This record gives sequence, structure tokens and C-alpha cells, in this order.
Amino acid sequence: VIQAWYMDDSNDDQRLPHHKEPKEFVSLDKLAEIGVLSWRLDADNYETDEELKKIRDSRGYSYMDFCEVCPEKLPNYEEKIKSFFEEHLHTDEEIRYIVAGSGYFDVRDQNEAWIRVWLKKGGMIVLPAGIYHRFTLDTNNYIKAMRLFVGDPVWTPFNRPHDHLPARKEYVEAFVHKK
Ligand code: KMT
Ligand code: NI
Repeated sequence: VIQAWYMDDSNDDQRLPHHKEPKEFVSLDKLAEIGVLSWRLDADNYETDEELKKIRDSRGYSYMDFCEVCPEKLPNYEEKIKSFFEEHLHTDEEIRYIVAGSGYFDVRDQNEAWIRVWLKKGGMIVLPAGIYHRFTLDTNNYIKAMRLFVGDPVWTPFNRPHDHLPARKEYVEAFVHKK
């Protein structure tokens, strides 16, 4: 449901796995060290899932909607696919819970290396405010995600570099400068 690994630096199709040779997997604990939280949930029962409810209550995720990435459901599909994959940050958490399909959330580690987080149905991830990241579909070409947010959603991406933003400075202070 959730797997993570360090990426190679080839320029091949972004929808391919981009494993290093040999493969170098990353633990969920390592992800937590850079502020990336993750859970495995029961995606068939998200409407009644007590575990999801607990997470939403404890973290204040009052807002919820769904985002489906496929040409039929996503307006300006090609444009969006491109902008999702531009390295960017947000001033708030990016919270996604995959209820169908799969995709890659790429995040920068403390040393600027890309970690590719592969999420499938049942995987939930929180990218902290200020982390540089990007998203791509995998070769299955389909994802449906629940989007959660604290209060009124702000989806604005700030493409790299945006190092002067308070959210970036706070992220660096909390997760990069830690020894
Ligand atoms: C994002 O912000 O990258 C997305 O919402 C796309 C991935 S989840 C459908
Ligand atoms: Ni984003």
C-alpha cells in the first residue's frame, strides 16, 4: 500500500519507478524523520472508518473532497499533470488518502535526494508544509484521492525556489537542520 525508495537520476518517463540499481528502499520511520506521515487504512470503508475519523479529529482535518486524475475527470488534464510534477511546496500540509488507483509522491530528503513514495489504495500521506515535492501518476495512469485540509483549502503551489517563505523556513528549522 505504501512503499518508498531513493530515485535514480535518469530522465526516463516520470511514470516509471526510477529505482536505483541496486534498489534502495526507505522506511516509513525515515519518512517520518523528514516530517512525512503515513497510514494504511481500509479504503473500502472510508465513510465509516473509525481510524480515519480519529486522524481527522486529532489533526483538525475538517475539509474533505475527492480528486480524480484521468483525462475524463480532471479539467486541463495535460496541464495539471505537468504542474503536479513541477517541484513545489505549499504553506499548509498536503494530505492525500488514496481510495483507488495509485501514484508517486516524490519528496526531497535532508540532503536534497529524491525519495519516491508509491501510494496505492488504502495509503494515506501527509506532506508537511514547506517540504519540496511533486506528484506523478504511475504507469497505471489512474488515481482517486481524498483531499483533506484544516479549514478552507488552499492548494497554491509555490514552485522551487521559494526558500524565503515562512513555511519553508519553519520546515527547514524543524526537519532539515536537525542532527
Ligand atoms: C497534487 O496536489 O499533487 C494532487 O492533488 C494530485 C495527486 S492526488 C490526486
Ligand atoms: Ni503539492
